[in-house]
Amino acid sequence: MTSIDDTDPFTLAEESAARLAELTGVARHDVALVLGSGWAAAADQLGEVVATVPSTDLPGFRAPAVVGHAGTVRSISVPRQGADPLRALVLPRTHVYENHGVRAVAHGVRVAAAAGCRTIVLTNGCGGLDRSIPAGSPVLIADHLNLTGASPLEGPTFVDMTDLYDPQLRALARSVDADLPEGVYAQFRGPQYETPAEVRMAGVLGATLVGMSTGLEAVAARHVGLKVLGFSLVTNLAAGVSDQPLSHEEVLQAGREAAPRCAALLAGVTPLL
Ligand code: 8IG
Repeated sequence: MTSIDDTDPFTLAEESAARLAELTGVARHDVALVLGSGWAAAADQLGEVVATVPSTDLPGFRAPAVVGHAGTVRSISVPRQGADPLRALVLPRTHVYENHGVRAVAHGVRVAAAAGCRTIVLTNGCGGLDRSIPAGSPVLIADHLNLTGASPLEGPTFVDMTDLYDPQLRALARSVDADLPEGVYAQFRGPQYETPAEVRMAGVLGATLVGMSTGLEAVAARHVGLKVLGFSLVTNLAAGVSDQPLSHEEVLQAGREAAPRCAALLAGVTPLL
């Protein structure tokens, strides 16, 4: 097996996708999903799990650093009305704060593209800036601010980011849940949550949501030609927006409580992709 540091990231993704096809028995996939805090249980409702592979059996994936974050790749057969089942790939996530570098952050997205996917659904748990969107609300990501200071792209790779979060896919999501609010997601590097001043800064810059994932993955996805659909779950109001301090345990608890609504949303949307 080749390591992530000494191989071209796209060659590594091809190797990983080939191994995935072997281990799952599924030659090509159609759509990939990355399930963040609050979204993980949704996979169970998408369809029949065809195969579960520990991500460390695939070149380029890292063991997850956080309790409550998955370390498997699953192939799920999603039934569709009047068409063959959709072959969905549920991928784990590596965060910038895990310090494995941006190649590790982008790897899953690149494997999805190498596995044949045309669309990727990126989900996360995040902090909310808008008091009218309470904790437990799913939000459609309309655009992002990359405040990490990093990029998954290397060298002079000038990729257009207009309509990164596909307007047609957003319309599709609203056809499943007409009340879905839309927001701009600001990605911070973490792992500390923002100071109240940083949250105010993000708000001035146009953010509705603050988190530690998704943006760089979306950039990597656009670069390899994937259509992107993004959902956030507001698991907490961002620091200083409410008078409550933030705790990882509360975030996990809010995720558990909102899980059924997130699962229903993804179960409704995914067969339409
Ligand atoms: I869940 O309030 C979750 N993830 N940056 N801020 C940031 N990330 C988060 C937050 C939050 N909540």
